[in-house]
Amino acid sequence: MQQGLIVLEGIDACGKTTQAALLAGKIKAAGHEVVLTREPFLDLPVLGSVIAGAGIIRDHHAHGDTLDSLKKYKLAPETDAFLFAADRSEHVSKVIKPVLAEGKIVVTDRYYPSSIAYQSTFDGLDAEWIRSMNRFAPEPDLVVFLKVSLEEASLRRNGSRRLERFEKGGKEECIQSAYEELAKAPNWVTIDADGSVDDVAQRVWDAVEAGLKTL
Ligand code: ATM
Repeated sequence: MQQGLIVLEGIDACGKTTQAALLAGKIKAAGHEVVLTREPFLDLPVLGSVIAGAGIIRDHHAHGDTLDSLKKYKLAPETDAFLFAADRSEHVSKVIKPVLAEGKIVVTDRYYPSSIAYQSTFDGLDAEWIRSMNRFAPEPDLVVFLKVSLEEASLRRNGSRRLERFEKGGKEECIQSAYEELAKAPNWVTIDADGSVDDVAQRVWDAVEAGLKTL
């Protein structure tokens, strides 16, 4: 690990928010200074009407496209990708770069791989185009892909292992496949995210701990 940028990625209900917090706690307990952060980053319409979309996008992706607020915007797929990238540029300049420059570790719950996995799948955008528009974002030292089975994700979301129509052979599976493809890169590690919170946390820690020693 050279700079200390650690990213957690995965489909909805893979447990990344919980695991990111647990990982940050373990990193701190191991004696490092760490900042836990997330994307989408902005909650406020800081950049005016354009970035106002970041909050809308968060709702849009979390709850589907039933929101009246979203319908009125009818965002083009490229706009989605630009908004996430604009949100990220704020994240990079306000948090990621300054924190790394202070020699601290950054743990972020989602980062530019989310744009590749989601916007190429949801919106059919070219993955290479998304990657190149995100070149401003420093490359992570380590991306932890929490690979949860679709059945387990469904159980966590709906209280049942029965897959909803949209999950079976649908977008969710495509997003998972996009992550599997990305996870072939040398700075990625795939973690089995089925099982108890503590078991998964231990797997994540095992993957991260050795790298921390080289900082
Ligand atoms: P969380 O589930 O981590 O809160 O993220 C909100 C949504 O934003 C998530 N949707 N789901 N499920 C993924 C989506 N998202 C993108 O589509 N592209 C991005 O670049 C980012 C950072 C998030």
